[in-house]
Amino acid sequence: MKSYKIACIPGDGIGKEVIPAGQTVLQTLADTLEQFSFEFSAFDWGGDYYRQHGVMMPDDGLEALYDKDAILFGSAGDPQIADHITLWGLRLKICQGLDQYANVRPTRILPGIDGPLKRCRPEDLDWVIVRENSEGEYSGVGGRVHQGQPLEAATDVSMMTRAGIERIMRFAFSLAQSRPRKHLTVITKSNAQRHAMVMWDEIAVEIAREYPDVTWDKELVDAATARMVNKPATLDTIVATNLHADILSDLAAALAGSLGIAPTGNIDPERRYPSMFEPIHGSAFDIMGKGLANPIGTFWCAVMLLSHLGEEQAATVLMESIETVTADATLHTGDLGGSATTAQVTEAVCGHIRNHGKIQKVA
Ligand code: NAD
Ligand code: K
Ligand code: MN
Repeated sequence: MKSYKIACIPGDGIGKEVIPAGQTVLQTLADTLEQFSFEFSAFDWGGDYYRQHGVMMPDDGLEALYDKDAILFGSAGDPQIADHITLWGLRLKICQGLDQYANVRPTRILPGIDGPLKRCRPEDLDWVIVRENSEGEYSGVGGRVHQGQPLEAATDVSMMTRAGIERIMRFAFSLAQSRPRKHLTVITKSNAQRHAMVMWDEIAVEIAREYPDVTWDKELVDAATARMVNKPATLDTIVATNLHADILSDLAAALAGSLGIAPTGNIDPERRYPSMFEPIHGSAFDIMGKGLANPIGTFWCAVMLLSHLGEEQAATVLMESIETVTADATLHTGDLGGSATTAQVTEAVCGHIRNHGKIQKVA
């Protein structure tokens, strides 16, 4: 039987609640289907680690991840530590250190969940946002001078490379090609950002020639927000820079019902390093430690993780179990207007997985 090594990094806040829930669901799948097993290893990196050691994760931490088949990540963000320290010290350190350059964010309206858009049918909102995850606005290039002085100045340079844009465009076009609609929308801001974004647009034209069966269009990022709300059905696969896609995907999650249900995969398409799966939400300071976090985003991540490992049957069983649970309003957490707890949702999903196993054994 195949055994997969999974690193679990809960991080901070509700990450510490949803990642153990995700691990429980994955273990239940392994026990029920009896087709593979998991070897989980937990890493206590994050805000508490920072208070003890002065860093969010050890300097040689990346090396401890090299031999893993995948990583399940919660959130980096602690009320007592500046956000740029927690983000750069943990999540970005891993994403950039393991060159997980494609960030994939599926969004759709799950059964039983009411998005805020009137007249939007579930089939009208079925998107995958591809976020460039290695450079651009999050390159870390810049500086600050004359701190506290009248002449104080600071820059965050958005550096984009031809190689970086070519690889994310190729990834996005081939993902679009694999989906039924075969349509890609390239998000840009080349009217205002006249250097890097113009290069981005030019490379889109070049790469598009390699995918003659994919239709594509271009949209400025500000107009794209309105299009997501007004004409959701005109979008399918979307590719955008690191910052633009970060913002668009929170909007996408909200339009699909809640930040708490949206998953993301930080993927190294070349599979040189393990890929990392995480819910798109953060530490949720307002509800942390109360058992109220919606674990569905993490469970959907587990679906992506299983697909990435090639375990398609397990991925399908888990997605069906998730959809059966979201269809039941008594199992909605607070973010969806219900009063269910993290533990209740987790137990319900595990129950459906076990039922599925029983049905299979009878058949
Ligand atoms: P957030 O996602 O933590 O919370 C935004 C709102 O959504 C809150 O009201 C929260 O209660 C709600 N929410 C989010 N996830 C939920 C869930 N699973 N169930 C129910 N409700 C949920 O965003 P924020 O408040 O902007 O950030 C808080 C901290 O998290 C900051 O330190 C930020 O830097 C960090 N953060 C980290 C990541 C990451 O690690 N990838 C992503 C986003 C934010
Ligand atoms: K996260
Ligand atoms: Mn974000």
